[in-house]
Amino acid sequence: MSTKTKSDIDIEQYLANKKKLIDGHIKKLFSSNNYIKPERLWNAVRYSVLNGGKRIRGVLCLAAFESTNKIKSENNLYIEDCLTTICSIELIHSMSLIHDDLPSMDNDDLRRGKPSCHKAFDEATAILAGDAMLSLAFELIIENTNKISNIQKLKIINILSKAFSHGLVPGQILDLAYSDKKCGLKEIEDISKLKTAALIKASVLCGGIIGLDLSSISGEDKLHTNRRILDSLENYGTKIGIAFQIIDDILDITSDTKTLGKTSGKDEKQNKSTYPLIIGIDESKKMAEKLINEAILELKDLQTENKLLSSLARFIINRIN
Ligand code: GRG
Repeated sequence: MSTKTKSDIDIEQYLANKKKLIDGHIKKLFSSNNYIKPERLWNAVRYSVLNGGKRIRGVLCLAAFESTNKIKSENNLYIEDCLTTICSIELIHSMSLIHDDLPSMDNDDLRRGKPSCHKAFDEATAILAGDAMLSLAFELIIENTNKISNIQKLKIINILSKAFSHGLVPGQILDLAYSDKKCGLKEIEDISKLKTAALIKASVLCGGIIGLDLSSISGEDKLHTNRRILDSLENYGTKIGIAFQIIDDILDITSDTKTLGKTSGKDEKQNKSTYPLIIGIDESKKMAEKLINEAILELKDLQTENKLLSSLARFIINRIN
């Protein structure tokens, strides 16, 4: 018998439904005539962005939108406002995975259970596919014809571009600099915050930017209220982002290549410093749980629905891949 009460959220079902919606949207986008020639380029893009993936960043964006927006609908129409931004977030994420797998970076032949992009195609195609995906992400936001205002678009572009100029890229360069070298917890946390948490935080913030601007909060408190909600979302995003990386590091040790869809046990082989390799699996789990609890506390003043974001935070530490 199910132990769920009526008000509990079945987060796995929510994730599965939203993943289907996001996958469908991306598939539709890439079925357009704009993405046919040169075939090799767009095939590599399609291969990389439509090859599975949990869509956790896209779902977080959607959940932050739903949690900050008062307009609810029985059908999925209202989600259209978010889907282009989500598609851009997933393009950025997928391109970062393509570049991360390159021989000059993490050098991994397997991604999402299939050969990495540079293995399925070649290195030059993988680099160029990543480049196209990154610029396409911004093109899509700018050309979005839904209810998103120009101010919202600028804010979203600002958040996402900062996520990689001041997040993923510096995070990756530090990660590479520390490979094969022992480093301490402080350095590991700095790298996780940049390399992983920056895009997770940005995804949550983008959902908030869209949701708040379309919601019915009005009056002179609006700016102040919105700022406070965005600050809470930002802190929530950073904390769950670091926890996500800790769990990623634990799964690298405890799971297998088939379940993960990427080569397991690589961190130890590459002599990398990760949370579990420095402080052990149990201490790392405790650290992730503490971060998730702190992230959920950040939501308490939101004055909006936060069950969804709390459940997603909990999912992050319970995930198996
Ligand atoms: C973005 C311009 C730009 C450059 C990229 C290569 C690079 C610079 C950054 C690497 C960032 C990176 C790969 C971080 C790891 C984050 C991480 C834990 C990814 C795995 O995410 P999941 O589990 O993957 O959500 P799926 O496959 O489910 O989408």
